[in-house]
Amino acid sequence: MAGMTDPAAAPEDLPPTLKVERHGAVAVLKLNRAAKRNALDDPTVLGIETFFSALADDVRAVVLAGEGDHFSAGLDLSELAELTTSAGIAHSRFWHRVFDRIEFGNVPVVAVMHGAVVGGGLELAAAAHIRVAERSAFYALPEASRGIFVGGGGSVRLPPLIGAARVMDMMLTGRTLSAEDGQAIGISQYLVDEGEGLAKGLELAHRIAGNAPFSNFAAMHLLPRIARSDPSAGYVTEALGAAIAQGDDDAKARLKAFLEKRAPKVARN
Ligand code: 1HE
Repeated sequence: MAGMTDPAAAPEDLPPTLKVERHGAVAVLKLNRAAKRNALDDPTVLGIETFFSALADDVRAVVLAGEGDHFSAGLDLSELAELTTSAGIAHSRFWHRVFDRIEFGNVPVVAVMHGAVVGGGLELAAAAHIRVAERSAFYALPEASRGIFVGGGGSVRLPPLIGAARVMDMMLTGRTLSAEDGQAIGISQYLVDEGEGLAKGLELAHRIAGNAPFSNFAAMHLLPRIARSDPSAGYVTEALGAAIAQGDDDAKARLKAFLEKRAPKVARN
């Protein structure tokens, strides 16, 4: 939750393969390794952890995007070639820790995807809370053709998003899905024209940043756990979340503003 964070990471704490911009209450984290199609090497993944572990208190939402023509070509394959089995387990668990930091961090994350969103790149995007796709985006899980398996949480996060049968198909056949396919099956929640992803991501992130921090916290931390729990535990957890939210001064002020006709109505599309 905002207000409970560690001191912000200074730019010098991050590797050159990451770039940070501030847009008011929104921080934009860009993968900045276009020459290698934003392949995720260890320093980059470690930098992602540093960034999400040390967000400034006044950052209320994050946009995650990629420089160049691709969001991310996934795991840096040159790093994997020499790993032993036990080092491979540690490497995968390292990715799990970092991507968990995104999914269950302090603020919601909007991923803006374009070009290749493959392997670990898709796993990274799956850890975000909202995904915006540009029309150039394409999705694949080429691990099997490289003789490996997903290791960045894809087998956990992708089935609830698009269904285990589709993930199985992507894993076994290595098929590529288009941006339109991805929108139809739920990889992305928004599909926009080329070059418009960042603007859309920022618009959404600013809207998210305007919510009560506890409401965002509850959506991020309660919803996925309730969705995975048995309904009776889910209802009780939801009731506790609802009560905590409404007890907050922020909620009271927002409700009063609506009742006094000072707050916007829900807009028709
Ligand atoms: C890389 C990587 C990479 C590119 N690791 N270096 N991911 C993959 O299997 C995808 C592999 N990449 C590709 O299929 C293609 O590069 C793309 C379709 C993404 C882009 O094609 P293109 O023609 O624009 O670029 P390119 O010429 O293939 O690559 C440009 C450079 O980036 C080149 O290096 P260069 O020194 O010869 O210029 C490539 O070697 C390099 N490059 N992708 C390392 N992935 C935790 S488990 C997760 C498991 C996975 O993620 S497996 C999926 C891995």
